[in-house]
Amino acid sequence: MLKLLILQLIISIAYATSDLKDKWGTLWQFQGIATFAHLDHFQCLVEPDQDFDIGIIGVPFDTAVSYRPGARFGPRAIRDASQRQYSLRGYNHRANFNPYKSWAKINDCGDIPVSPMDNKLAFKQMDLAFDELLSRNSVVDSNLPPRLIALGGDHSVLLPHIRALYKVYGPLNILHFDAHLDTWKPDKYPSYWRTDQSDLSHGSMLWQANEEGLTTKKNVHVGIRTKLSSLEDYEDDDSQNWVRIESDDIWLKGPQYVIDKILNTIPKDTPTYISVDIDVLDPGNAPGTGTQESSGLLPRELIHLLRSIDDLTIVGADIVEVAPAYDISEITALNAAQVVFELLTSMVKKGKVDKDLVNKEVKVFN
Ligand SMILES: [Mn+2]
Repeated sequence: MLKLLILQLIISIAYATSDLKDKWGTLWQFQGIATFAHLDHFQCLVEPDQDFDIGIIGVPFDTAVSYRPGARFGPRAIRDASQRQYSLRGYNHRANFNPYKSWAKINDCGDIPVSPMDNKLAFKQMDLAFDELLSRNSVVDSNLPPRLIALGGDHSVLLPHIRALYKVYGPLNILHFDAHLDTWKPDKYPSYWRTDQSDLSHGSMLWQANEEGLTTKKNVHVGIRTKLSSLEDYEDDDSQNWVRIESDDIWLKGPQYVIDKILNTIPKDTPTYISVDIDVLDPGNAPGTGTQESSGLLPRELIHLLRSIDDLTIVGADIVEVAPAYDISEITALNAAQVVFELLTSMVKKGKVDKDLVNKEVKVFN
């Protein structure tokens, strides 16, 4: 009799819980706590049992900027602006694919708790955090690490991410969407005062990556229209193995020229990192950023380019330099959230990474 009562009690509690879920468990898109695209949220750095295939990781760091700061608030702004993305309405009509309803377990991994006080410490934290996250096993294949899409943060957060990726895959091709080169030698900055740490900025991290041998000889800039000291800046960029596609090329030579140039430079089956500085867009479409340059790409052009190169082997990616204090009506953050959607679509649609690409000699994961 007692057993029966206990059973009835359990059933009634279970029923009440499911009743509550039916009544209150479904939120509209503008409700609830904002994770990226309403994905499940785990603080991945401290929850090693929560495996994932692709993680959205915030990197709220902006003390390596040379002009307007504020990108530390980028991850929050991008998450807020992503709220109309969710699995039920996640079908990407340009790709004929829904990345949220496929094989990949995609988590919002929260933020790396980066110091805003000490850049040397911050880079140490970011190096260790990316190493830790890439030391995990993906869900789809325990021989493969997960992949990350980082929400910046200023552009220097690319460096710890590709340092960690290098340990897994070896040298990476970099596909870099930006108004600026970001390959500047530290001595190109107008200051007498220099330290090792001041040499590492959001305009020099690709120079540093080349110094450390993290990149291949097949790297492409798209959207360049930066202010130059002279053509010597381009010679320095050439010597670091970059192909430059100017912002004006998208309308003077057309999108197909840009797509062909990217795909003729970067082999599709080798590990590639895609970095999108939101200032690649025209300031009219991305006012919320630190270092604006007039006459940039339209969002539709950037989205078309990203869709047209989705056969590349993307092992990691970022969207950086969203600084919401300068934004208007979430224009910049909305475009950044769309970039993440396009990158996610490409990564999931292409399938898991070929395990032969994992560098056995230097792999760090178990
Ligand atoms: Mn940049």
